[in-house]
Amino acid sequence: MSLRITRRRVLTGGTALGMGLLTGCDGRASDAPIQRLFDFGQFLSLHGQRLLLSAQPLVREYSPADISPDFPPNGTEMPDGEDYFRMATSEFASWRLVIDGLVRNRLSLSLGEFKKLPARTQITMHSCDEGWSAIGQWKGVQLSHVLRMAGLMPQARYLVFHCLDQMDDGEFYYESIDLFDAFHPQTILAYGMNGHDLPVAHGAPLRLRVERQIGYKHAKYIARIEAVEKLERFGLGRGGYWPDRGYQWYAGL
Ligand SMILES: Nc1nc2c(c(=O)[nH]1)N[C@H]1C(S)=C(S)[C@@H](COP(=O)(O)O)O[C@H]1N2
Ligand SMILES: [Mo]
Repeated sequence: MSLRITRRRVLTGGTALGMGLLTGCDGRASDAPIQRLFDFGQFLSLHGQRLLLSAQPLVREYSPADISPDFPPNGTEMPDGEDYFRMATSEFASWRLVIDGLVRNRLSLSLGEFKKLPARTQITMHSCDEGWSAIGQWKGVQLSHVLRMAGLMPQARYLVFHCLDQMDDGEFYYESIDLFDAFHPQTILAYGMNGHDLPVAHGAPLRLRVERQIGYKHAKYIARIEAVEKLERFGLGRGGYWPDRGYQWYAGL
């Protein structure tokens, strides 16, 4: 069996490993060789990164000349409430990024601490399902780096991004991605945009860039990243604010 895992295979369940990924490994028990080879959680934490990196194509990166002069903000442009306002007017001094859930080391990082981590800059195209796209330059830390710091536990299958903005119906925005997207080299937690600090309208102080997915997956105003095994207990159980309202959870381009 080839070790190359592609998302299509996982989605179509074309391999026993794919089935295992999708079904929480229910298929595994009846398939002893696969079980021996792939307790996926273990497998991922030990070797997954190399495997995933080798299998995942990169999206196109553009040159500085391609950056859109006007990158429209969308969705929340300024979270309601005094708490956010106070943070934003004090350079996010009291903001922390918390990483918890199924991790060995719970992290709580200030913006200053976060900005000292190794950075990656990428110029990519953002596409919103409402029918517009724009090119921006993003600076941030690879999510994989932060996840290595926190140490994912073998049961972890998804990352849930808890955001600071409340939507019109009172629910807080949230999103989630699987470990394929989490360990993709272009998946970053961005604090910079077009050479400046990330503007409030674009998600300050920190937003997700998950480049192979459509706009609403790119959670802005992140306060907490929770590693989980299942998505059921969040919102209406479909993995994100917009997925709960009928949008696809998997929104790959
Ligand atoms: N917290 C939060 N994240 C969010 C949204 C939002 O309303 N709140 N809107 C989403 C949508 S639909 C899009 S297209 C992008 C817009 O990012 P931008 O404001 O930088 O253009 O953010 C996504 N992330
Ligand atoms: Mo969007």
